[in-house]
Amino acid sequence: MPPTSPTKPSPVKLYDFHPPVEDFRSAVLRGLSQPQKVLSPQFLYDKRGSELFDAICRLPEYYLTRTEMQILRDNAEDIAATLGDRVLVELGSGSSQKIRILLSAAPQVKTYVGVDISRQHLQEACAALMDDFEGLDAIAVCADYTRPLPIAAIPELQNRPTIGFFPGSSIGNLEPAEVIAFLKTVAVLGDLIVGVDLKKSPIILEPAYDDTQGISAAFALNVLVRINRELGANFDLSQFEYRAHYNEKAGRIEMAIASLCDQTVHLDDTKIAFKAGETLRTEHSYKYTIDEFQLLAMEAGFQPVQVWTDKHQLFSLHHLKQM
Ligand code: AVI
Repeated sequence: MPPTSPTKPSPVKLYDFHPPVEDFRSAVLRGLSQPQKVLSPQFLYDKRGSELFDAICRLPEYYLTRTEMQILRDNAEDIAATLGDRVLVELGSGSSQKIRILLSAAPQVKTYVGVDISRQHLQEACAALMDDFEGLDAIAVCADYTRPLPIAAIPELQNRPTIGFFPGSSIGNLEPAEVIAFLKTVAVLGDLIVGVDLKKSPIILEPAYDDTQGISAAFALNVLVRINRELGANFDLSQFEYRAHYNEKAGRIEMAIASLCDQTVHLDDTKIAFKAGETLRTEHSYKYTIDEFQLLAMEAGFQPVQVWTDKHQLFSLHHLKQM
């Protein structure tokens, strides 16, 4: 029987640097064998995880996305002028909603490169951008953006001025020391426009990460579903629960999955023991003051030149220049 072809071939050029499944298996086994069990947040974004994250972004409690979008809308002309006609490289592009605001204000931008670990989601988003923005070349790079970008393998990024766009406060999911290393890595892209969530009351912060509809919980627990499916483990989801707490001293939301009983989970030949109440850390989400973030950026060799924010100072968008 001939293979069934997809309904519409994607016109998007894809550069695929997705890490092999073996990386996922060894990273999971390594993370689950530490005294504080931990999983890298990047593993949350399989297809279902990306859909759930999009749902989080629409939650009334999750102010980050709509506030950043409003900042982009309110300052679109100013930001478009900053972009000039450089190749716009979006790191962790997800469903690329924010870039639409910028592209609408910056018709001089002719090349967009979306970098994301979630291949299908990324390709669909780039295809939609090509459909909606005439004359725009949208290129998909499936990669872990925290690792050095293999620029030499992406002709569109060579010998052309580029600017990085890193919205959503994903930088807050890195530890502060990792932020400096990350900024040094992405310095190859030239200037950077980066979204950073600001410090505020736990009364606003905690519901943003533990909503009444349970979407944040489903998003975190989905990583166990993924490990069961892709690595053949046997996590029983009814025996785990999601928790999120703002650690004011550390300035971060701490997200974890807690075991509801003493139990043993199997992954290959490895037995992973959980005590009742023991946690598996899924994410940290750091919050900064504007000054704190600018200091980190300067440590990484950037010059903060401009900050855009909203009237309630919930969120900030920074233009960092190469020094
Ligand atoms: C992607 N990142 C910025 C989100 C955040 O706010 O830290 C991830 C997230 N996890 C649960 N809710 C949102």
